[in-house]
Amino acid sequence: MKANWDNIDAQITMQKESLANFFVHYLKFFGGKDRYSASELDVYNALAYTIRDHIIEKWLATKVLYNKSHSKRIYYLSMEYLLGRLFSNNIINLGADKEFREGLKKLGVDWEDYTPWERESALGNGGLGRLAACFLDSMATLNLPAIGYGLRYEYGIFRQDICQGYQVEEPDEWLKFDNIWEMKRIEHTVPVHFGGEVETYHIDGVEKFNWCPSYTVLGIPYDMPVVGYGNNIVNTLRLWSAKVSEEFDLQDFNQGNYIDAVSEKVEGETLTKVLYPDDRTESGRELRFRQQYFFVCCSIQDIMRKFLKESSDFRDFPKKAVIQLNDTHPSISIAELMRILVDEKHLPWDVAWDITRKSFGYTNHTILPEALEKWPVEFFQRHLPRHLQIIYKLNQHFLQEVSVQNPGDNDILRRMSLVEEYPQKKIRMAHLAIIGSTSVNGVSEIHSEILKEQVMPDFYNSFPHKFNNKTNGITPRRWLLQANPSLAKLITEKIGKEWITDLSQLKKLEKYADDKDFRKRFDKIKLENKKKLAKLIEIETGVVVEDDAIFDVQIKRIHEYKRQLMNILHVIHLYCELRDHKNFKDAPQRVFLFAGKAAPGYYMAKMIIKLILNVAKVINNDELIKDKIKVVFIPNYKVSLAETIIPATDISEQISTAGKEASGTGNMKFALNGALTIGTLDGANIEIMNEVGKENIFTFGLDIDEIKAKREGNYEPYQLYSENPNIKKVIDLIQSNFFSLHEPGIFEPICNSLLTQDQYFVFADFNAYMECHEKILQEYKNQKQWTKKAILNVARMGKFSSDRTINEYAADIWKVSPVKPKKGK
Ligand code: B1N
Repeated sequence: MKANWDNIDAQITMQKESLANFFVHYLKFFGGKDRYSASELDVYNALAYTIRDHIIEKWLATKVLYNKSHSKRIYYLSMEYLLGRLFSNNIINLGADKEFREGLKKLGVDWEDYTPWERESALGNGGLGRLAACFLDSMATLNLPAIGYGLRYEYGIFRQDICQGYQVEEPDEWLKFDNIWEMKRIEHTVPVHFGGEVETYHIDGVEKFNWCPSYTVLGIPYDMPVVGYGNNIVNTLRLWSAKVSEEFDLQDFNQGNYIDAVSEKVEGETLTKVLYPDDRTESGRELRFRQQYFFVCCSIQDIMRKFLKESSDFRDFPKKAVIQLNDTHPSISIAELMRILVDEKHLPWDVAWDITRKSFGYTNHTILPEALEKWPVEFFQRHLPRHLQIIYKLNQHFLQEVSVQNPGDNDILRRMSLVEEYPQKKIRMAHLAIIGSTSVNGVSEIHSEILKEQVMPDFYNSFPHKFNNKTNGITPRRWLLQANPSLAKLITEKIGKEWITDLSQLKKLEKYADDKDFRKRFDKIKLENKKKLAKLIEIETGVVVEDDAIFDVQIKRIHEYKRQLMNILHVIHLYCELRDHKNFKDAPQRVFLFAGKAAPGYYMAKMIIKLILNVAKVINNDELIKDKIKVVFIPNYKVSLAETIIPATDISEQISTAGKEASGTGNMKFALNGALTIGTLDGANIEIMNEVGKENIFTFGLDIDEIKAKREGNYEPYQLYSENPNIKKVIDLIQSNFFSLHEPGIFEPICNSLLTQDQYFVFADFNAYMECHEKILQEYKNQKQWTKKAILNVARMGKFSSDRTINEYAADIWKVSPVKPKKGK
């Protein structure tokens, strides 16, 4: 019998009248629960499934819309996505929050009570992964036909526990319960080959290559919906999970090789077990290399499959597809596409290269040398022998061109080669990404300049047209509408709701900076947010803080270049001042709040956490200072924690050594929520300053040129220590074991590193930092002026919407326009 698709396709419209029925259906018939047996988790599940139905309707319609449009597709390849919780976000983006609340009223269920039951998706390390999540939100909201590709790690970023002041890593079992937001798409499973050898053969005198791999792993896709805001669009995030193919196992089983077969299976399935938590510290592990290829191979096959539905002429590929590489992590894609086009589709090399180069864009996110990926040639030999040949051939052709352009200059060949010869033979993935892409972009103005002028000057000279800047942004849906509903409501009341999809509208708030009543309401919202945060601090750390304290916050990965160390040294300085001068007066309480994870193998970062915690213990319990300073380290930093902390913050610490933070995006989230920034002239801080005005931000410290001069001169931190009594006092106090009575000497490595090297110029910037904080404290006393500045910060953050960023990618790099449903449909 032929199915009647007209009837099957008829949409179930989710009216508020029917929502309760759906909910009850899921709770009873899917969950098998009633009033006696339903737990809060069961209620959450039933709510989430109800919302998911609503999403699926739009998801299916979006696919039809895109297919009919025959538009070029955007493929965003990222090894990381820090999505955070999706339940509230989906409800808000669907525009269903009111219906949902009202529809469930008669059952006495308020969906907002159940949000904590969702396990957070944390498949990323920090800024890079969160940026990818903001980009997905913007691409969907802007009607862009985009698919995100990633890996479905069984364990996301580790959970951070604190044990006697030390970070302890625990596995993040985010898939332990049902993941309602994913759908397994077994029919799109793909094989991924590894190892083996390459055979050469000839057809009509042309040399051909046949890769005979030694083992195969399967990639199974899981799709997650990405709900656009208020536009009925639902895009897809496709995450790959590794599984070993059963036929393959059987061969070995039959030969009696049971143990080998099973261990190979386990080995294959470890590929997507865990996210690498290394985040810019050197790691270079073989499993990570294989993980990258697994990711790339699955994604490119899927992209090819989609392309072949549209055309069989590969010359059309760049017209139908654009692949954006989120850092070099997926850059083996370039060799993989070449391999498919040349070996499998039998295109001539030059044609294949032309297609490949036109199809990729590469975003660089860091210039820290230890984070620029280079993979040992032996990894390629072992796992991807054919890709190595391809890279060698690309290199040969490329260096030929370079030598034609630069006759007699052997040094430039060495510098630009895809292959680093010493001390170990390695492939430079950034070089591969640059030559294989049409566009190379940095993530803030200053970072893009550094990239051109200092990191890749030879490449910039050869391909100036490729280099461009795309300043990062954040999604206002999650970071204002959802995280700070009271402020969002106040804003909407004054200027309408257009700001949600056009953040430049916030400019209209400027006039309210002088409106007494508005300022009062703005202050009240901040205070309410602070109360919430104070409660959370007490629950998480046991430290009691005052609701109306000054909240001074640094939340981000722990890294020496981000200089949490400078912050805590300054806190110690303030503490000494208070003890020495007992100058309490009626100064408000200052809460210095830290949160962030350290890479498990990054000793210094872990010791910085330990120092913060030890200092916190001493200061928080010292009655002499009458609670004027509190130091708090909230364990296990994550997206949901940021959503509570940011709206309550007064002072946002963005204090990296100039030139080191590519952009930063936390800085944008704080300013959008009315915190004032204390920051160095680094990354996007500079652009924030240009937008909000110098008088509404607190900048300090050496700029990149001054840092460069110091680095090239002979910087002597020990001299600064001996000449600057403030620095000396603080370091001497640490060295006297004042903060480590029971573990004497544990902070010696930190002090030593500062006194002998101070790689990140903490001492050089210390005075300026201290003076800047003094200025802030003075200004905070004038509450009216402070609030005015905070409002102006919010009003002038329009530029930092990820919608602006994505519009620029779409127009300048991807050349893709929004796909809108035809009117009347
Ligand atoms: O990317 C963010 C920027 O805002 C930050 O300034 C930048 O530090 C961050 C290896 C990275 N750069 N590199 C990484 C992450 C994981 C990994 O395994 C490197 N993350 C950044 C967004 O542009």
